[in-house]
Amino acid sequence: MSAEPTPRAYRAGFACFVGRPNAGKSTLTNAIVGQKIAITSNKPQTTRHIIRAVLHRPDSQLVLVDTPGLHRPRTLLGERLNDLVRQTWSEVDVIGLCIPADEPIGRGDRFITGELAELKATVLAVVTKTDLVDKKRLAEQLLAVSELGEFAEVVPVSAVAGHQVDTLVEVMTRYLPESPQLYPDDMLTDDPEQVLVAELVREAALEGVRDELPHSIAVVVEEMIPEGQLTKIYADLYVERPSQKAIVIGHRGSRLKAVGTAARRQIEELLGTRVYLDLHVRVAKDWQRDPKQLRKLGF
Ligand SMILES: Nc1nc2c(ncn2[C@@H]2O[C@H](COP(=O)(O)OP(=O)(O)OP(=O)(O)O)[C@@H](O)[C@H]2O)c(=O)[nH]1
Ligand SMILES: [Mg+2]
Repeated sequence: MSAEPTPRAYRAGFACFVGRPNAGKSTLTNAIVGQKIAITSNKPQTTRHIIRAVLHRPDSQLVLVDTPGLHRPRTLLGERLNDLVRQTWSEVDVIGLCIPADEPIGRGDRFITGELAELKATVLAVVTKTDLVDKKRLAEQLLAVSELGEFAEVVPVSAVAGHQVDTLVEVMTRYLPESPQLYPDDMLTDDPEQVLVAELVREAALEGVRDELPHSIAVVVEEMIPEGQLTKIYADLYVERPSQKAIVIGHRGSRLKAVGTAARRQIEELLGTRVYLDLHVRVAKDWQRDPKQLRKLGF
């Protein structure tokens, strides 16, 4: 018999956050891995690509899969996104249902909760954006959420204030299976750089556009050429109509220039090199509804 304490078993597995658009899923994913991997915005349906971010700790590896918000689809793109979300749900070990602290629980939340009950994954409820409400309101929301369904735990967090993020990680890790390491030590994400770069351009382009335009924007990186301390990047920004093209470009190109500057700064941080960014705006007519165009744009 050995007197040594048994070491904690190594745990590794997949988790995702789900919830309606704008609930704070991507912001939380970034806060947990401590680096900007998923883009975020105040527009609903910002996330379109499944992003995997890996949090390495001495005795665990938590792989977070960032998914789009589940919504009532109005386009073929919307249907594709919902399919991606459902597929992810069936593959992960832990699901965190995100419900903002500052908004009443709605039909959408009830609908999602019902669907999650059918899955094998452990389901936690995560009350997000706690920095936006006072203690009383938070207590009421925690109670309302615990009455919404059967959750393994209910965890309040603020990704922006960095409050309770570590606790959430602890709780999620507890429900991961015992497993050997899934990804190499230094791997933060398995997404190709081109995808991350395209997303950073899209995030910059979303800033300040209104109404339907955010949904109409897609970005494809055509080429990335490393030249010593400089990376040359050629990217196409797609919109659905000529009128949108004019808005994105702005008066004498002023908006496009601002988008390029903002995106370049983020990309330089990501790649750790200087960046030359060449942006072109193109019209792909009604691409959200066109299967052929969707394929070309990577959906
Ligand atoms: N005050 C506050 N705002 C937050 C917090 N988390 C997210 N937000 C804001 O909420 C908005 C939506 O955040 P996202 O992370 O993009 O939301 P999402 O759930 O990924 O949205 P979709 O990808 O569209 O489904 C952004 O404007 C965030 O800055 C938080 O903890 N506190
Ligand atoms: Mg998102």
